[in-house]
Amino acid sequence: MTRRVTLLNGPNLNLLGKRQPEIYGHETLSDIETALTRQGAELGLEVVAFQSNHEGVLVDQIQAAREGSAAIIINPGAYSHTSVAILDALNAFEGLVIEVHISNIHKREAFRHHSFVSARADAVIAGCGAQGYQLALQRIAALLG
Ligand code: CA2
Repeated sequence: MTRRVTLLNGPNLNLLGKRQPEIYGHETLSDIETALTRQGAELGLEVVAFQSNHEGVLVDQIQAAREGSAAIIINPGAYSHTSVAILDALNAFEGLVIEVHISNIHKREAFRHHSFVSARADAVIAGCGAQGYQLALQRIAALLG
């Protein structure tokens, strides 16, 4: 059985690979989505990827994941540090949730140290670069069995 994993990326992550490579690396979001889709196929997981710069659209996508997704991998971007709405939406999702940050948010400005999403996440990966998304998918495959 192929199980669905929703990959969600929040605001400004569409700029990956195009600005600030010293913080966020050289891979584009399209590179990451393609690699994860391939890795998912090898693991028997169907990866469905979305990115939005808008909080409400991300909430809509999390709600949509309630219909048929076994897990969500989410990098909420700056909304990690501000959004109770995204936390509430994730709390209404019954599957696995893994939060990914490309950079190590704990090594950066103090306002990035707290994430509302972490209160719901089954795991948090930070500071592993784009590889963090692959680690999240491996963990989901292991947990889903
Ligand atoms: O490290 C991460 O993945 C973050 O979630 C990225 C967010 C930041 O607000 C979080 O504190 C940590 C920002 C994403 C912005 O991405 C850009 C990529 C390239 C150029 C400019 C922004």
